[in-house]
Amino acid sequence: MADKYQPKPEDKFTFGLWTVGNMGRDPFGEPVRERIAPDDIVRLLGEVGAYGVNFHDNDLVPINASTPQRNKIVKEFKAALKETGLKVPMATTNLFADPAFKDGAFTSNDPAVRAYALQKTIRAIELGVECGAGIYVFWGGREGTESDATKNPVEAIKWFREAINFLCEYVRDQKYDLKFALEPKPNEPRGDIFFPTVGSMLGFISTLQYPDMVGVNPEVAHEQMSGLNFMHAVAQAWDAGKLFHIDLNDQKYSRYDQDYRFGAETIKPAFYLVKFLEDVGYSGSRHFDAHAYRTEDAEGVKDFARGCMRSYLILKEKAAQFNKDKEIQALLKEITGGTEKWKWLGGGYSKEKAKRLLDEPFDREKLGARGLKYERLDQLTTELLLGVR
Ligand code: GCO
Ligand code: MN
Ligand code: MN
Repeated sequence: MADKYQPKPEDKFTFGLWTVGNMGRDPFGEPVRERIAPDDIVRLLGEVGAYGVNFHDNDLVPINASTPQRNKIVKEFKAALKETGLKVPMATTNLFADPAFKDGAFTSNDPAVRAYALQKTIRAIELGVECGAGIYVFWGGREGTESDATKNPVEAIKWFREAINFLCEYVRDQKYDLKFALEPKPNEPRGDIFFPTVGSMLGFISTLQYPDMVGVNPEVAHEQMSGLNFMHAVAQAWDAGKLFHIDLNDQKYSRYDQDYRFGAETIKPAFYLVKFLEDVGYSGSRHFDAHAYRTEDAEGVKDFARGCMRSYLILKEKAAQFNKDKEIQALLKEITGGTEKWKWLGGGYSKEKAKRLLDEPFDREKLGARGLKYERLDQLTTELLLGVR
């Protein structure tokens, strides 16, 4: 029997080379898994049913590779893409691993480092475009401080803006069909990272020279590290027309970036997120930026990757069930009732409306006394998720 949770290309599930290729190194321990060559990662992803593979420049081409080495690696990678049919929807730059970036890349206090970061990004954009990427992600892992004695945040924001503006101009100049997606994170690896949340990134984007080219890449774990509601952040990005990409994973709230399998920990928020993405018709990649537990071997990595996609598809099915559930829908209708009566107030201000509004009698006590039945609605949702509806 066909598995109804088998991923299909139209699900747009993608993984980074660095996710399934994660060797399980952490600050306290050495790698627990063998390195897998990029072309073999592509095959692994093909086997588990992913649509695409994304990469940082140095996941694919080591930072010290010679040009012939680079060309050989890229050739083998492209051959694996062809063999498996996998796409490269997104690419990005590693601006955090090399010691040169210990004080940041675009916001390093050292202008030579800032210039090098720009050069490295241009080269990485070339590589991404060569492999077919349409989205280019910027995650500023080192763009921050430990001590605020060391850096002026207003200067840092200006430097970051200058870099993004420069790169937008470069892409326009080359006539590439490429959009940028900025990925916020509150901290880790820096003590504090600039633009810590989706909201702050959205604010920054409106100050850019080509704001239409730039959106966000929100990550579940990053908002949850700050104790925030991820779905609300995604909704704001969507409302602004800025949801260019999304990083799905999971974690226990308010901790370091645990990068758990999607749906591993916070099932209910994951459900509302999937429901949101499906209801609004988000058509971009569903990118899993996570990795297998350090306890896993190569087989466990496949379990991890399959688990991410399977949980997404199960939650998608639950979202459809929620939308069809008569009792739930009746409650929702009741909650949002009265729309007709107040329709006249919508659609903007007018003198007449203001006058009519000021003349309107309100029964404040009645408004406050009404029970909203949210307990019932939430319990029905819980039961639906627990599989007893
Ligand atoms: C992290 C980030 C990264 C980025 C990646 C792509 O916390 O390490 O989420 O995984 O998403 O560098 O830009
Ligand atoms: Mn992350
Ligand atoms: Mn990420």
